[in-house]
Amino acid sequence: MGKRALITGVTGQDGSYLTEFLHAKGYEVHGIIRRASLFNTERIDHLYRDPHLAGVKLRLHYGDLTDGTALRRVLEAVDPDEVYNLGAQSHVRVSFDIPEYTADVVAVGTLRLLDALRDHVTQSGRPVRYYQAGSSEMFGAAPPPQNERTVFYPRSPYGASKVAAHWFAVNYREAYGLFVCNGILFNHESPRRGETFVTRKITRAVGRISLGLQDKLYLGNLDAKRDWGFAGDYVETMWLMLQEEHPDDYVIATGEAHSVREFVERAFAEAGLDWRRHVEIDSSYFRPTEVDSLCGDASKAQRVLGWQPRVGFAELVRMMLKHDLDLARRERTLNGAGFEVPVGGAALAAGSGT
Ligand code: NAP
Ligand code: G4F
Repeated sequence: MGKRALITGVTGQDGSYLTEFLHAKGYEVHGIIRRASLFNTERIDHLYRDPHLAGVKLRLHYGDLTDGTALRRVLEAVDPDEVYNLGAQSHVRVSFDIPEYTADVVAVGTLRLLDALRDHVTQSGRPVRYYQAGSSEMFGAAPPPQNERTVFYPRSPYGASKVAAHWFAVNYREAYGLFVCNGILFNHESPRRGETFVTRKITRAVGRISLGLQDKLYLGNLDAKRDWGFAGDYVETMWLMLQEEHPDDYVIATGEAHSVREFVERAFAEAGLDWRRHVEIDSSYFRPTEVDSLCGDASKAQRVLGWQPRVGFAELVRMMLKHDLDLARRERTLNGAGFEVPVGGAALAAGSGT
């Protein structure tokens, strides 16, 4: 019998890569999805099969991190071996617009899930291993390089909520002996990255600009530095942490930082374009408090988990741009055939800018 995993945030970037990874390991994956008025499963549609068929390896359950009753019910129904808590309002800029909701999902949502898990483990008598999606945003203003011993100094409601979630997880490990691991992951990107995060916003725009579908790209702070890795590499570490003999916390990063400006320059150069002719600064994309520089020291993960990132910065930019050039070509073809293609729409302009 293969193992069963339960994933919150299964429809997100990491949820989709983790599902593929766990399927390859023979797991049956159960995901919690939010009810939406339109389909929100685009990233996992290629993995989904009609549940009436035999041998189905992905099953979805309605639930929400703001709804403790549903979390408890799903945990009991699935009775998983491993739980991966990836669900979050994960946009830092948006967390300044909706701080209370962000804290409810990210901080209290984690507490709800841990508390449901604690009762489930007591009642079922079965051990369950739990992964908590922590973030380098928790380090915030702490100078780089950041590692497991760096003191947290969050700079946004999102970062502060992740710090609370981190300590809830540590407390449930120490108080109730639960097998709980915190992964402190630095930024990780991919062609599946949401289009309002800066890397994808850039590669999506470069793809469209190079085919004449748009002319300008509006960005905020180009000086911020991030340690960008590939999401497909990073989900493996979530699983590796849960296979260890003892639960622990790990920083996951490439150890290499680049500025947003460098990302812009490289992406435009890859497409043979001069970024200065297309990029404009819009101050609404600046954050009330910025995280200036993140660069991780993942030597503990390398030593204990034997993990190394495979995809470097240049390859990451190339991979994302190739995907977004293909998307732009498809858009141009459809436009040429008289179809209007929606490209994100009003959500991109919501709030004070993303
Ligand atoms: P993402 O693409 O934004 O996905 C977030 C997921 O959470 C989506 O499936 C979303 O569902 C779900 N979600 C949102 N609100 C929820 C709620 N109230 N209840 C249940 N689920 C909810 O994020 P990601 O990049 O995959 O990141 C995965 C996790 O790692 C997040 O916790 C994020 O904060 C953390 N993290 C990410 C990075 C990174 O660089 N990517 C780095 C460090 C930590 P919908 O599809 O319905 O919106
Ligand atoms: O791509 P970003 O929005 O990612 P950010 O804020 O680093 O957060 C991401 O990584 C965290 C890990 O450290 C995760 F926990 C979190 O869930 C999320 O996945 O912004 C990166 C940088 C920032 O400094 C921002 O100010 O890019 C800068 N930036 C400049 N112009 C912009 C823009 N960011 C966005 N989203 N949009 C812009 O137009």
